[in-house]
Amino acid sequence: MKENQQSVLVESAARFPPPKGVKLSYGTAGFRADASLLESTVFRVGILAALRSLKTGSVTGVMITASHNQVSDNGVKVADPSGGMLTQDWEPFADAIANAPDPSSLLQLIIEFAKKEDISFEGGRPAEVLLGRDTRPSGEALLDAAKQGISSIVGAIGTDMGVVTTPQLHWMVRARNRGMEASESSYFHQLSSSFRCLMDLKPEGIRKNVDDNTLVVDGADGVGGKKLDHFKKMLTGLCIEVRNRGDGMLNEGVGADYVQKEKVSPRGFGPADAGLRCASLDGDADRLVYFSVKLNENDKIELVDGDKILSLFALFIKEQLSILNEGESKKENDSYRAHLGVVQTAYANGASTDYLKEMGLEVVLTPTGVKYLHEKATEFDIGIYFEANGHGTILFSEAFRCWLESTHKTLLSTSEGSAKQKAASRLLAVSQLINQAVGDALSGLLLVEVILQYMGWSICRWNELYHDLPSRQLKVKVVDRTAVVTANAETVAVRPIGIQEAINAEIAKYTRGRCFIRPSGTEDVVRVYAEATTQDAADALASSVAELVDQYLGSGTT
Ligand code: G16
Repeated sequence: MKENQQSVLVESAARFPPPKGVKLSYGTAGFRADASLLESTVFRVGILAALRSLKTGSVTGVMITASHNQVSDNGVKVADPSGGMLTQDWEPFADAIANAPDPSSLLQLIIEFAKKEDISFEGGRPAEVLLGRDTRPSGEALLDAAKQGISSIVGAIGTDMGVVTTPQLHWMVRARNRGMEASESSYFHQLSSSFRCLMDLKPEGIRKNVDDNTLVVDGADGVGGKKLDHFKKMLTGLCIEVRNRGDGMLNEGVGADYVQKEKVSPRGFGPADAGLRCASLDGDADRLVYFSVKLNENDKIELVDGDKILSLFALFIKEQLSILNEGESKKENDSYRAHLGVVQTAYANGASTDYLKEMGLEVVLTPTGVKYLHEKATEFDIGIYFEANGHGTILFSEAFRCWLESTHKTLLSTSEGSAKQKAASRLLAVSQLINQAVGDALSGLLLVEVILQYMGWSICRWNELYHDLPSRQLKVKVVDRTAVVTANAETVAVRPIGIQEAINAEIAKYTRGRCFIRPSGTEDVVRVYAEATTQDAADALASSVAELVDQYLGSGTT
């Protein structure tokens, strides 16, 4: 880095001093904290995204959002050139620069890292970073800090995509790097045209949807509700009513995180909605859960979570693959046995994992965090990943997509209108509809809707796929959540010493009891998940383990 480049960086960094006495760390999905603490971190993440762009010669992305967190928090997620989350190899560098005490130590870290990564500041393609933010009031100032971070790398360009959902920003980064148009209208166009294609391929006659066509969506008072309200006008064959479009408080008694964890209806939904098919998005629209309000039971709901969305997707994909492969088993070269796999976390309801295995699917567990699930899912030809909280998508490998495209072409010329040709068309349309970069509530919602229509299923029929084991999640506020260290995809706590044995003793008291603890990577809490054969048992197990967490780590349940 030349001297003038160094001084630009140091001068800019001096405008964003880090908050005193605060150590921020790159968590489950980037940095997240009270918005007032984040300007310097976001400025530095702007630098990191520009460096990543220089390193890869591709466009990267920065999204200002704290997703499901309360409105006073904010955060920053980084999109890699693939559109996925920042490569995990760079997370230690993100931690280091976020906590560098002053501009000169920041510069030193950058120079050393650039040397190690062989990043050149001269000659090559200038860095380019796409920026987006959700609707939080703190978003504009933080986006400006990110822009200044980007332009402190001489020649780097930050392109502001405005208020967007997180998956839109990730989709745009992926699109730009594939030479496609990266705009909101191209995103909506791709989703609506692939949705229409799937709707046109619904079987006629026998299968008739028993719900009416109306879907009622809780927009979490965030960016997703606003976008969906606009986008719904481009959709035919589906009537969407969006509530909580941004007039109320973001994530306060609304949104996918609230609905999934509390298992109650969000604000603005009530007994009059009993029986309707409802869905809830989270604050930045990368999570989706469905629910129906129970009749005469106040705010109680039947929750249809990420595990059930995954099961529905798996069922549909498996059916299309078997149609495509029918009668092909003995031929050697022209049939492609797609390797279909599913990825879950320890939060997946035990009944869902049993169901998926009974379907003959390969099920893999990873730690919490889309970055882990996404990576695992890329190992399959078709990898479906979902967290129970509604974050997930379906990934198609390049090799499988190429095969599918050429098979589809052949089928169009040899047997247009055949069951096989339609199955190939459906799979291709799914790969266009479902976001290949990251979990996306809007594209996920359209795929759920089209599959329900294809199957002729109501939300109740879908929910009957299997019966969830009763479960309970709690948060425990502790002095230092990093004192909890886990192993085996977070199913075992190896620190503090002795706590796992104490948890095991509690689990042993319950039939089909299962329980684990882990430090959250987005909130300052330890999470407790418990499952058992009755709700009372799951509640009791979760409470007794929350007490153990309190005893071992100090402080009290929130
Ligand atoms: C993020 C991650 C998800 C994770 C969630 C909760 O979601 O992308 O993979 O499940 O945080 O993480 P934790 O339990 O560590 O707090 P979002 O939607 O909040 O960005």
